[in-house]
Amino acid sequence: MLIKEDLQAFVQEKLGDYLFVVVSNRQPYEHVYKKGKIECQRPSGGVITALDPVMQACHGLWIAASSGEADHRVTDRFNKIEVPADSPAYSLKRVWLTKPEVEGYYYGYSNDALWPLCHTAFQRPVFNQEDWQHYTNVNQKFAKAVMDEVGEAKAFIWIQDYHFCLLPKLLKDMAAANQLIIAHFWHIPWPSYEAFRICPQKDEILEGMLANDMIGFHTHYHCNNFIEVVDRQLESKIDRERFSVIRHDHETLIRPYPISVDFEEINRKVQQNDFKNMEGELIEEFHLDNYRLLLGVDRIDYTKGIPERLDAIDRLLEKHPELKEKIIFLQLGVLSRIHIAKYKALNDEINALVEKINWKHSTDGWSPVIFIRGNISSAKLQLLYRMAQVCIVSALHDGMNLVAKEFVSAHYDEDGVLVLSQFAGSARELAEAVLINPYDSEQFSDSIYQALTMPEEERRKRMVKMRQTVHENNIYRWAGKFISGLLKIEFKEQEVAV
Ligand code: ADQ
Repeated sequence: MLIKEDLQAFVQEKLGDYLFVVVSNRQPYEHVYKKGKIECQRPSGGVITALDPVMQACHGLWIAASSGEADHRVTDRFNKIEVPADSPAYSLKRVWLTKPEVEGYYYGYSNDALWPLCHTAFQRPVFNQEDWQHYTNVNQKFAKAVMDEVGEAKAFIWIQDYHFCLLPKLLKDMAAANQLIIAHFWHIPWPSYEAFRICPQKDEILEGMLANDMIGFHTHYHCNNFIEVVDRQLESKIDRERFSVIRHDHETLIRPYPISVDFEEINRKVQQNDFKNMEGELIEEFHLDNYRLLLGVDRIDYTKGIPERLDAIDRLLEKHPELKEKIIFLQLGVLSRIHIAKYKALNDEINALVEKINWKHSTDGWSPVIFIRGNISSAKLQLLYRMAQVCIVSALHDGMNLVAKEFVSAHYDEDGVLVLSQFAGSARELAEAVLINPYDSEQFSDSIYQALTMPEEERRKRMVKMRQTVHENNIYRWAGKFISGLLKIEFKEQEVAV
C-alpha cells in the first residue's frame, strides 16, 4: 500500500526538475455567491474526487475551466489561486471560457458527441461541426494557458479525460523538443472500432492523442479497444511486446491503471466521533429509523442506470411485498449537464418513476423511495455509505465508478453488500460484489433480494475481501503507478518509504 506521504516523496524524487501540471475541464474548487458572500465549494464528479488528494500530495499546478460566478473575484492577475483555502497545497489556474465555447466544446462536442460515443449506452452521439470548432478552439486556449505557465521549463503535463483529445499534439508542437512529458488519463470507456468508426473527426482525435507519451485507461479491455482502433484507422506500428503505438517515430505507451479512492481517509473519517453524532441527524432528516437502508449515489446521467435501478426496486416490491415498511431506497442524485436535452429528459423520467413507485407501493407513513437531488457534503455522504446495508451501482457502462469503492471504504464494520453492474470497470476488481446486468430487471431485482437476505458470514467474507482490494489499490498507488509507468521505470515500492 502507498500512502499520501509516500507519493509526495516519490514525486519529489522522480519529478524533481519538472513542473507538475494537471489539466482537466472541471476544476476542483469553485467560488460562488451564497447570501451575498463568496463561498468555496467542491463540484461533484469522479475526476475531482480522484485527483484532488493526489494534487494535495504532489503540490503542482492544476489548470481547469472556471465554473463559479465568483471565481474571477478571488484569483490573482495570472488567474491563479492557492487551494484548498484552509490549508493551501497547490495552485489552481482558471481558464475563462465564453458561453458559446461552453455550449460547443463542453455540452456539445465533449458531452453530446464523445461521451455517448465512448459509453455505447444506446444514446446517439451528435457530431456538429460548430461544436467541433469550439472544441478545437478551447483545446488551443488550454494549450496556450499551459505554455504561458511552463515557459521554457521542463514539465510533466498530466491531461485528464475526453475534453482534451487535441491538447497533447498542440502542446508538443508548441514546446521545444523533449521539454514536455505528456500523459493522458482517459476516465471513461474506450469503445470498440465498430462504435468509434462513426466519428467524423476520428483521425484528428487519434492524431492528437498519439502525441502523448503515455495514455492510461482503467482496464485492459479499454487499452485493447484503443490499440485496435489505432491499428485499423491510422498508419502506425503496434508494438505488442511493449504495448505501445509508434507513429511518425513517436512512441505512445498504452497502459491500464484502475483508478481508486482515498481509502485511508474515508475509513478514518467515518469512525470519528463527530460522524457518529451526525448519524442521528441523518436518520431524522431522511426518516430512516427502523428501516434497512439501500443507497444509490450518482451524477444524474443516462449511463448510470438510474431508471433501471428504480424499475428493479419496483419489481423487488412486487415480488416480495413482505419487504414493504422494512426497506428504504435512498437515491442521491446531483444534477449534471442539464442543458443537454437527453439529461433533462432523464431527470423528468426519474421524477415520474419515483412518483409512480411511491404511489404504487406506499402505505400509511411509509414510501419506498427517497430521491434527494443536489450535492451532499462528503461527511454526510460517507456516513450514509456506512449506514447503508446495500449500495446499488447499476451503470449501463462506466469507466470505473468510484461510488462502489467509496461504499466499500466506508464500511469499517466489515458488513454491507455491494450490488454492482458487470459493465462498470470496478466490477473487474470487486468481484465479491453481487454482480448484475442492469438491463435484466428480473435478475437485477433478484440480486437486490439476495443482498438483503445474505447471511452475515457471507456478507463479511465478501466485504473483507473487497476492502483489502481497495486498501491496497488506493488513489495514491494509482497515481504512483501512473507516474512511474510514465517514467518507464519499474515500480519498486521499496524506493519510497512505505
Ligand atoms: P463520474 O462519471 O463522475 O466519473 P463516479 O466515478 O461514480 O462517476 O464518481 C462520482 C463522484 O461524485 C463520486 O466521488 C461520488 O461520491 C460523487 N457524487 C455523486 N453524487 C453525489 C452527490 N449527490 N453529492 C455528493 N457527491 C456526489 C468519471 C467516470 C467514472 C470514473 C471517474 C474517475 O465516468 O467511470 O470512475 O471519472 O475516473
